[in-house]
Amino acid sequence: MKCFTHKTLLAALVLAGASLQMQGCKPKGSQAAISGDAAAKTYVAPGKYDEFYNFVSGGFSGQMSVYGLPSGRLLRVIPVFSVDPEKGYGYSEETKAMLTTSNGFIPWDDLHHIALSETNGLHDGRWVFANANNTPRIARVDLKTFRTAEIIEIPNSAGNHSSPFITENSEYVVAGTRFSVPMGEHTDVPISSYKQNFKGTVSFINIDKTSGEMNLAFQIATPGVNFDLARAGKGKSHGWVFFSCYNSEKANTLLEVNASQKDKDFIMAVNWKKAEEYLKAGKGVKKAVKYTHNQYDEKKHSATSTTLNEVLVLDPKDCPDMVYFMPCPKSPHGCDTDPTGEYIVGSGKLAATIPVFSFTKIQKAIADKNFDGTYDDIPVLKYEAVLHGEVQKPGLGPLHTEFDDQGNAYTSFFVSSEIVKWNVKDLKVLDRVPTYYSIGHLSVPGGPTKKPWGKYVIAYNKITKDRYLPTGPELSQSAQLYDISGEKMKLLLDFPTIGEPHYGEAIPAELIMKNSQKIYKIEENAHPYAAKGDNYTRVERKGNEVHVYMTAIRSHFTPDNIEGVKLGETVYFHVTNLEQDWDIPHGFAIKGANNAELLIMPGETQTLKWVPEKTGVFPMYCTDFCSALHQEMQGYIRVSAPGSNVPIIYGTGTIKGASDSKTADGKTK
Ligand code: RUQ
Ligand code: CUA
Repeated sequence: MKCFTHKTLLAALVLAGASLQMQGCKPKGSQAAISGDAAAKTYVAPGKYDEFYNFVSGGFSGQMSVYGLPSGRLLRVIPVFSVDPEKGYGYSEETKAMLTTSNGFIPWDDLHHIALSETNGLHDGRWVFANANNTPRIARVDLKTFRTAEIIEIPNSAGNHSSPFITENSEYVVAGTRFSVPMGEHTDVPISSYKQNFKGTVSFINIDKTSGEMNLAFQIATPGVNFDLARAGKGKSHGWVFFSCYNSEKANTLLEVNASQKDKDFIMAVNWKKAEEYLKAGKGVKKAVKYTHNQYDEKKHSATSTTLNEVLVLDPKDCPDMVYFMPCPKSPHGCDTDPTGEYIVGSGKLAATIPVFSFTKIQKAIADKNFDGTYDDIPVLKYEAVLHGEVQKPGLGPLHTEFDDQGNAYTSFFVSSEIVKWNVKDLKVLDRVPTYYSIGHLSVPGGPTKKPWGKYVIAYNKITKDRYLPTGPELSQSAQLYDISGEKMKLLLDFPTIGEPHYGEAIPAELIMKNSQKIYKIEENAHPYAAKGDNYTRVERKGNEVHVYMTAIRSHFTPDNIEGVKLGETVYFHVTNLEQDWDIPHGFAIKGANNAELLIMPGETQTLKWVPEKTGVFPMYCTDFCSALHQEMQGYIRVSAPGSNVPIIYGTGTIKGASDSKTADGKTK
């Protein structure tokens, strides 16, 4: 547990003076909640495909997982911010740079939110973005390969929670800092000087239209609040992003009490089109920072990490009409824009109503200067002036809202553990279903876009309790699938998830599967250590290093016998998988290697570093069952004493000496 605990939230609610009836953690009638045809609706027959991909946050596992819907079957875990021995991610020499940060190599993080790329406000199936919460970063996963293609660090940020949320043409993904912190030269200040010295930022990361490449375009300096979530405007509110924030009290201790004092916190509305004008006009101030930008090259099959030293910062004080605050009751968490872009739903997690703001009214209030003073010199719009209305008595602890294609909204309620359906225009509650238990985020396929597909809502829960067979002190994480095609929501399925399923997005399978890449073309392999055929395999000594240019094809390695390595040397196995068939990876493992094994896709080259710790003969083998003779796919490497005169010899079938070895172009040396 998770974003916050039941206990603290309840305590906070009590402290906040909420005199609402609390529902228990376990809603009644969990059996009755399952409709008769649920099994038929989620049954995907053997050999049949699911209708949707569901990309789900892996929470503190740092990874992203992919499920099929409606079956809830786990299809893949995509390593993003944590090392993954299954795929060698973060262990192979090629992927280590992906996890490099300004703080060095970080082998894990905490992934919260998912954002599918969009064109014209619709999912386009090209990329999926995700945030690292702890060491602020954003990753882009390429949906052709289901691999992390790029990770960019966010400077001037601490706790990258309000991230990544995407604009309707993937112009930007945004990232707001959860923690405000001292920034710049002098960060060694008393924590009690929070109000003077602590500041926040929101960052705009530009996405290249063709390549998807990320670039930190600019940041906006903000007051020292905590940013929580965000959504971009769309349609009529295109050009705006809305960030929820709490702790407008600027407390630095016991936030559960001290950040719950005020009746209202804020949603911060940012006009990024205006911000672009100010940037053009030279209003951006260059600030010295340090952050990394890591990219995976699909031809070289290798990642590089670049350190960047500068960011452009806009200060709202120099940029009037760019940032506004809208009061929002009681520590807003979710902040969601409806498909038309007219309505912005704030979810005060300690509030008893759901406020819905109108973009048209926001524009009018700005034009009329209908302000309620300022907050740190930023105009605060009058609550009543921008409010479309409030959903009355919706439930307890509203967190997040998604939308269907019929003008309805679905809000998750953590404390009362339910999903509530309501009409966006007239704000009437239409239906409610219990969740098992304590839902956090929820997702309707296409829910954040201009045209949701509807059909289902998925609940991502915080507590599992009695839903699955017990598995020791930690129980399975849990998601639930509900049918929303009728007037009443119907529970169809529970499915366990990997790590905490903070948020997920679902997209029709056909938008992705048609682009799915099957192999890497061997002729395009530009890895400097590739051996693009057995002729190119060799063993080379370079000072204290021994480089093995190795190939793998059903069912042998070349070379599979190697001698002449000396203790004290570092061995690099550069293994090229020569296969050009779909789904024929080879693995590579060597006894005593203290990092991981490799998993090499068809046409790809990956490198395992091995520092032998004693002399002797060490077996190596393929770890992925690739053929009937997979078990024969093995070999040996001999390590001799430092002063020995064992020559380098190697081969498969015929063993030869290094003097007959071939150069990269296949010629005999
Ligand atoms: S949050 S449960 Cu970490 Cu996305 Cu709302
Ligand atoms: Cu290659 Cu098993």
